[in-house]
Amino acid sequence: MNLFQTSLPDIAILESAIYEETQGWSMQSFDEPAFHKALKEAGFPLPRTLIQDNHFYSKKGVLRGLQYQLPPHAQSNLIRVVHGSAYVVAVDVRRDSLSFGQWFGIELDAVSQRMLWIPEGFAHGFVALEDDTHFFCKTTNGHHKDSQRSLKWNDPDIGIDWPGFTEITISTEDAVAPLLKNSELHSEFLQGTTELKDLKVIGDKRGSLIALEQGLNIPFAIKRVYYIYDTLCDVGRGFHAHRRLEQMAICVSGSCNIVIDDGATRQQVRLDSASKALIMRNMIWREMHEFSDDCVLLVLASEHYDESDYIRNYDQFIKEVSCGKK
Ligand code: T46
Repeated sequence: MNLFQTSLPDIAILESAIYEETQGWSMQSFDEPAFHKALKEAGFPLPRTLIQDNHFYSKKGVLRGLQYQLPPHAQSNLIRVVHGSAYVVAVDVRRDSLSFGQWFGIELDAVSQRMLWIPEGFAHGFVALEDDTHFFCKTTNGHHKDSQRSLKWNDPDIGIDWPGFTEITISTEDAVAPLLKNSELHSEFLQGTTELKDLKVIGDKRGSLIALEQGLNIPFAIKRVYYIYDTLCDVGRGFHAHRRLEQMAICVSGSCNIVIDDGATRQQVRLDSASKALIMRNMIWREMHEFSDDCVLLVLASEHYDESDYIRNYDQFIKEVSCGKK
């Protein structure tokens, strides 16, 4: 997979090899290791897992956007046009960013199959340049109505140079979207969040059962599961944060206390029930204490083990939280 940088430092164009065959052609449209390798080599941060595929169909002149979702439901998008052609635009809506309000646009088509990588913190929009245009969009977070925001497609302060059309078709919602100066914006610093969730217990006279299902009560795709047990009561664990990793922790037996700290506030959560789950998104400092003798702490994780994702020094954590570096 080849990556090409654009005029906006966080936006990239990606190209997969197309293999010509007598029957037609084939390509690996998405290969996560190759995608991550290309991002890493170009110095881009690794994104959250792409968990959803969305397919859009438009007639010529239909303009969708500009749209984005606020954290913690912010989305990164990998956009490809699989039939027809379109002009795709990304606008930086991170209020503290050096490129705030700047835009990048590119024509994508089904012949080149080039893709546009638009990470969290950018609004995006696209206009179909011909009839029967199909867009394929891989995203890191599902649709979340309350977090969705739109931005006026022809905001003069942004000044997007859309391709010339005599007629644009746009949804009523997009047509009345606010201007950038009146919009609720992303903080560049993607603030970690935590949530203590009560899991649904399916019980009958034989006992209890809890089901953990990705996308239903687990808000990320699971790549790893580990459990911690036999930790002595006076031993502390954790004392670190994760740059990208998202986790869900459940004391399936016994209890322990977890201190969670987002760099601004610190609180202690007691996990003492198999039906309580603590969801820790990225950039949360955690310290674990007072493990009971029978404690088994089950942790579901969104990424494989990667020591470089750990921040094990509190001062460094505070520095990265307040600088927005991830
Ligand atoms: C976290 C809290 C809740 C691996 O090799 N693979 C793994 O998947 C994990 C989790 C750890 N390790 C190694 C790394 C260390 O050499 O196991 C050793 C102990 O790990 P650590 O000191 O990070 O363990 P805790 O209990 O302080 O933290 C763990 C997780 O590492 C961490 O992600 O959020 O539990």
